[in-house]
Amino acid sequence: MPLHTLPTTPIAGQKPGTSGLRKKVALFAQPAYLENFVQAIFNAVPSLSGATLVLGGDGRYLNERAVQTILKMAAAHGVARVLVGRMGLLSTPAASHLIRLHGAAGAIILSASHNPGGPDGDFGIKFNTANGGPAPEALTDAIYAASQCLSEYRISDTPDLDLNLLGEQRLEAMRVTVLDPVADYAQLMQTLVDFDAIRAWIDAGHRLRLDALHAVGGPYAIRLFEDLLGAQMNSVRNAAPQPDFGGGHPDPNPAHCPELLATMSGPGAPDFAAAFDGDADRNMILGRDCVLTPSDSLAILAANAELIPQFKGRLRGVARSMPTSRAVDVVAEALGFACYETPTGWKFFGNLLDAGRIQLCGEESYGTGADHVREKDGVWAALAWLNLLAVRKQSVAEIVHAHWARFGRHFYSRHDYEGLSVQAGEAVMQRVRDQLPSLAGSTLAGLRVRSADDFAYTDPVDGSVSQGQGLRIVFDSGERLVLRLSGTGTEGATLRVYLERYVADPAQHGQDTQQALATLIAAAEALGAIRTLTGREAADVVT
Ligand code: VG1
Ligand code: CO
Repeated sequence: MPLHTLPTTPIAGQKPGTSGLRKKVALFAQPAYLENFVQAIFNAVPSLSGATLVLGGDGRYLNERAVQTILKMAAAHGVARVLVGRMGLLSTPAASHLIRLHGAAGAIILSASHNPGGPDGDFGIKFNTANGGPAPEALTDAIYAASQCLSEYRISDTPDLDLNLLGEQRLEAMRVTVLDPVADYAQLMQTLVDFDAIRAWIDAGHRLRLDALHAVGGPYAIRLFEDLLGAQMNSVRNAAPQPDFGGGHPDPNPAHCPELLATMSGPGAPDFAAAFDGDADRNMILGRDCVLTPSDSLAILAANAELIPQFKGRLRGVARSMPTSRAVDVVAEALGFACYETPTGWKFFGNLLDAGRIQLCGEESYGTGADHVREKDGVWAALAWLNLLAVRKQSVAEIVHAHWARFGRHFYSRHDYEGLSVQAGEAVMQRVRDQLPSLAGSTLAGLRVRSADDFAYTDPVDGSVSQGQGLRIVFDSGERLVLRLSGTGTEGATLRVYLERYVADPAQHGQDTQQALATLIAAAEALGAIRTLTGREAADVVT
């Protein structure tokens, strides 16, 4: 049998972060870098042998080569069947759905998500388990441990498969099924939201704009919004996935999508817009002259869940990541469903979703999702919003303003300091951490601190504990400040400063966000000495 066992040695640093292993392409392209990590997955998950594996990625540079390598390694590990997206493409939510639909043992997903791609960009790989969700910490720790004690990897030396050819092929004894990456996902979407209502709304002359940012969301958006819902041709822009995402950041936020923001301003603008990230699990929602924060989007979906068929009569709980604004908490309190606060990263929602404790969840980082898959889902979020617009017969701005008038507004912003030295990032965190025990009762920039801690989470389903998940400072007057270091960056350290202020009075809801947060921004500076310790005058990315 042309199966090879090749000697290798451990490579330092193959530790998955917030969402898989993300590194520079230059590192991933080095001999055995990918093979070692994939071997570590097979070592840590022996149940893959004899089982079905889902495989695909966001189409970035190295995607197809990595898919061919992983197929040959899967064959060498006795995987019975691989379901792979045509040309090696699968969005993250579509991969999650395929695991669940086919009872697969897991998926290997190739993506660095919102990070730039191309030969000078980033590559990433993550493992999802049989429930469809990202591997929990215990498993990513086991994969990392396995990567650090490898002596060989196993791979077949058969020729590459033709990934353009839909249908069944063989690789050694293994079945390989090349699938249309969109078909099953599009089927699922039609069982969740009210397609008839959305079609009628579009037929009535409403216009959409979807921006796939040259990433994997393009084919999904074309099928759903143009083919199935009847949006005008060309409603989906930048729809062809490109290995370097057209040179941009495939990151749907106001800082990285200036053209979309311009398109959505003024009386002639479309009625609704959304953008998706590299692997199409993130979403940004916009209306005419209206950019939503993801935290508000989550809260508004929760408040209107009864209008979406998927949730009708069955929303029992919601969850948000800790830095996400508490807008959804207010809704949960008022409407009487449970609300959970988890650490950053979708893997922490999995148990709550599996246990049926929550049906809807989200993160401030443009991630929204529900219990139809175990990943955040960008295209689904846009469909859910269209469902609301079609049923409520109101504009995005009207729905948002009505929500604030009823529940109050949480002004919210995230300030990112990117590419800091690891030392500088740690210095800010350490300075704040050192002050935590003495902060309660003290005053920062005129704001009185109510409580301060380093967020630790005990999973209510399996009791697992995750420490050190971000520093949070809550103030008496309704503000909250959170600091943490990114776990997805590939260069130095990225400091994230999350700022939130609750204002009940509708007369004050029209303020500019950065102005509304000015005092809190000053408090963050007083606390973290960010300017002095990082040498930066201001954040690199403000969203
Ligand atoms: C960021 C976001 C986090 C998200 C993660 C993966 O992580 O803050 O909310 O779950 O990216 O999203 P970090 O550790 O850099 O803050 V994706 O769409 O990049 O997989
Ligand atoms: Co993503």
